Amino acid sequence: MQAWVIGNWKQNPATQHAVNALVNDLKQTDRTCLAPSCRLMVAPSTIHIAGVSAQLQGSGILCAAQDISAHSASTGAYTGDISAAQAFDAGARWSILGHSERREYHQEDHETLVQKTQNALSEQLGVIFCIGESQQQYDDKQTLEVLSTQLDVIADVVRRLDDPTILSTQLIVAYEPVWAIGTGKVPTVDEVSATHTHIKHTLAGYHNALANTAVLYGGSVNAGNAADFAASRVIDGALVGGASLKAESFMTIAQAFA
Ligand code: G2H
Repeated sequence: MQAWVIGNWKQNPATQHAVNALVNDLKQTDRTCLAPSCRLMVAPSTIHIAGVSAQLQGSGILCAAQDISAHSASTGAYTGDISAAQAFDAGARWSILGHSERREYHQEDHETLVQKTQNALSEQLGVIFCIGESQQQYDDKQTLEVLSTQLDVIADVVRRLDDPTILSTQLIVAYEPVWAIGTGKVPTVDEVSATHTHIKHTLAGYHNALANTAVLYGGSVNAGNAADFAASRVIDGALVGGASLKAESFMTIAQAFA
């Protein structure tokens, strides 16, 4: 099974100079110790995608967009948007969709996410689809129910695709409890494992092609706790925020999953 370690840089770093420094640090890390089955990816801010992907060419580290437009046209009068086609042209090969920060600050709902997922796939952009419950939902033991509802986006996409088998290589799911994002709080490995088992079972029920979908954990993953998550056979990698902004901690996390 392939493991993925993906850095979500969010609205960081602050300057082009700092972006270049981070990319240089990443390129200088020793990646020979990583198993070929451990894939690395970073998702810079939209404005940095082209530069970062060019600098990472040949490094084995892929580049992802943090979001794409819900409008299906590759060009058009959509101020501020970036189409899937533009993201691909800039060098992105994947796109993070449904991150809780997009759901919260940009009111991204079911239909928006179905549309964005379809747009990404139609331009050969893979989708890293994020799901996760709030603190209240966790406290109320509604996690699995909430995740099933959020995964309905994927079920709808499967129904609308002419060829759902493309999802066998174009879909990654990231389970990110909202209460664990950037807080330093994490669920136990047993909790995450049980949740991932539910997610994998749900996805397999949509279509055979989704039976081996990689399911990553995200939310306060760092160099100190990554090995705990990596020990679970149903945790196929990590979506890393804060700890991906330093090459050293990002690589320590990658080594845990290698
Ligand atoms: C969750 C995660 C990256 P962090 O958003 O997607 O961020 O690792 O900072 O909690």
